[in-house]
Amino acid sequence: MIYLTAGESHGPELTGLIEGFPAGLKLSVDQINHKLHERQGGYGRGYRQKIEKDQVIITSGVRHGITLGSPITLRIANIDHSHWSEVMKPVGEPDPDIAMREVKNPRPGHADLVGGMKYGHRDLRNVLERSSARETAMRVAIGAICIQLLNQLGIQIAGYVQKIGTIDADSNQLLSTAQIEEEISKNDLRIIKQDKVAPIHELIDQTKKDGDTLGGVIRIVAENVPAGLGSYISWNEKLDAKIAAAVMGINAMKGVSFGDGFDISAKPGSQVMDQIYWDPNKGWYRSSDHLGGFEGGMTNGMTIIVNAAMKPIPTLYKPLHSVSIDTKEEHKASIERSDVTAIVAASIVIEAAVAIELCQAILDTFDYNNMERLKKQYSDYCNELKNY
Ligand code: EPS
Repeated sequence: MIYLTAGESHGPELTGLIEGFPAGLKLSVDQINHKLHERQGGYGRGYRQKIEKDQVIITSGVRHGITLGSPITLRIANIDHSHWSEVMKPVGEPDPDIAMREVKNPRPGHADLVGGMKYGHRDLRNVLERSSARETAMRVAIGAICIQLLNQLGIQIAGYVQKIGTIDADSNQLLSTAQIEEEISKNDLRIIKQDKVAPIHELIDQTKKDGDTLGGVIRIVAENVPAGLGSYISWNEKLDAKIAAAVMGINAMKGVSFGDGFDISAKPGSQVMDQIYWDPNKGWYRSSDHLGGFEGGMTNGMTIIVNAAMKPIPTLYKPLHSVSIDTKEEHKASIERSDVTAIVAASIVIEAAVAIELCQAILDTFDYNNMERLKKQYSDYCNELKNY
């Protein structure tokens, strides 16, 4: 399976293309739209999300709700484009009577300056329109399709926010995806500990008043994943490496770890390795999951645990020091409308990224042409592992 996304933040629409997806999956458009809706939510989001109402339109590769095996094309309209139709029209000369809302003062931490240097743009809007996290809506739509395939195989995936700024809202226990879903549905921060909701709201409100922004840490958990996805044979076959790359490919991510993460580096090996057991009913299993479900770049049958650190959003209402790309005079960075934090949205996006990589690994391992054949091969493989 390969996938591509296209689209500028204030252009007409986002487009996605998936190729190499099996025929015969009954697709729920409601489930895709539900994920898109979740990505738009969360405390700390800005005004843009009041304008948009993300809904997917499928224009190929699906017939009467069933995937055909042919390329799937997805579209999500940018409703805000109506306010930018002249500034962001894909074809035709710019109207000389309309201000093009050029951006000349790059924002530290955003792609603005380096993107301008690399592509030779003199209007940094040409960079920020594509580097905007608006694009992640399409990755969530693609991820939602992959989640439906994973669910058909019995794999469940869920994500939540562990920390916002300095506030830790995790229970510090390995929760099942069902427990995670239950807890995060009770608040608008997708956190586990309900008593942290009020202090985090206060933190976000205060940060907004200060014209500042916040980052955080996200955890994704995938359960019932069989051992042996990915491979130790070559570095570029390691599935944890592919997941790390996909997570780092999401706007504002600065770190990825698995299981107990960076903490394991300080512990002796006896406290880090997940010891091996066998039971006639369960087959092979481990008594712990410090390594987050990966050994040798392969899934080991334990729950997959991926952690991601997000930097604070670089667009500040109290802007930082910058320099005009035209006059070279000192300026404050451009103020673009922004969120105080998008950590809640990012948890949906990272869940999608992990789901896409797991789906891809499965389609690389089994016959991906037809869903029923895939299911049969997958089930035979799981039985074989149990009896190894
Ligand atoms: C973003 C700036 C804001 C965010 C946007 C990402 O957009 P706008 O400038 O239109 O207010 O809302 O995120 C989304 C549009 C989205 O759907 O997530 C940025 O500069 O990265």
